[in-house]
Amino acid sequence: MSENQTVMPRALLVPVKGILLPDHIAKDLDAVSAFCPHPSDILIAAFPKSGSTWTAEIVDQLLHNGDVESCRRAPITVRTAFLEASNRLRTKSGLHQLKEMAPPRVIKTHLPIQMVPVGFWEKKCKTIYVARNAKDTVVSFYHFHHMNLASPEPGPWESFVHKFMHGELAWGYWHDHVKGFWEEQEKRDILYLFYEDMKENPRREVERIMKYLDLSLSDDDIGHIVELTTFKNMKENPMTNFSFFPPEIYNQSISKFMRKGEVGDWKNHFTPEQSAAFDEDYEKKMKQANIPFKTEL
Ligand code: PPS
Repeated sequence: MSENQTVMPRALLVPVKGILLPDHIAKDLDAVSAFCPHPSDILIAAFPKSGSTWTAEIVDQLLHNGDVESCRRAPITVRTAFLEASNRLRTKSGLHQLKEMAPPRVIKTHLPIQMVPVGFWEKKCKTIYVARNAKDTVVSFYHFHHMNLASPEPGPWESFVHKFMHGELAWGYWHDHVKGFWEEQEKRDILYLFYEDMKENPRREVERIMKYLDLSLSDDDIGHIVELTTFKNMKENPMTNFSFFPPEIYNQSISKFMRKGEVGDWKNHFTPEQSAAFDEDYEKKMKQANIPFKTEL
């Protein structure tokens, strides 16, 4: 960061209907709730750090037949809109950006299912949810809080994990987030993806997304998309690696946005005691849900 760049104050978290949200997002939530999508809009929902950028890139590429040029036409944050984004971190809020985009728009949200604008269900918009195992999510979120200088102060790792377990981080409990969409997936025709499945067999998951979106691409085009959306290629692509984002907000000398992209990095962060306590708490909150998360491949 150069000396004349101002330091962005870190966000505070405020409760909205029982969910903690960054203050600059909470203040406009009524307008977000009233958003009226077009039936052709595609919603990508996820708890933070679960692979929403990856999924958004795949969807945008599917809509453009894996054409390299069209997918490099603009940063991923311009090609796809972040619904509840405020204009504090971006030049335009998500709602402002959406007004300037033509359907079908790819719209990302971190909102839990009960806060998703009802218009998405009324218009029967295609909705893709991507979930990532809790331990890798909290690790990724921790590093993100360090590099995103506008996010709330992360504090030490130990207390960050504690906050994650108790729904005290932005967007609330991970547990309720993943369960909320899981329980509604059939009723609302949601495609429920797992980050770990995408790592394990990206082609299979790209094809699932393609079919869900009622698209039909050639085997070659699908192959291109799988290749262009590998972690390595998205990390090198200036339109997906957030090098376009202001460094006074995302300081990538602290940690890259495209940081590691692995399943099982939690093993490098959790002590055996932390892992055991986390598992015990997880069991209590997740037992009934029976969601097949993988914490290693
Ligand atoms: S955000 O800020 O909430 O929108 O973050 P999100 O995009 O949902 O998740 C970021 C994590 O996803 C990883 N990522 C990928 N992993 C594998 N392959 C590809 N192509 C890919 N693209 C993004 C990214 O590196 C973050 O995870 P970590 O574990 O921090 O590396």
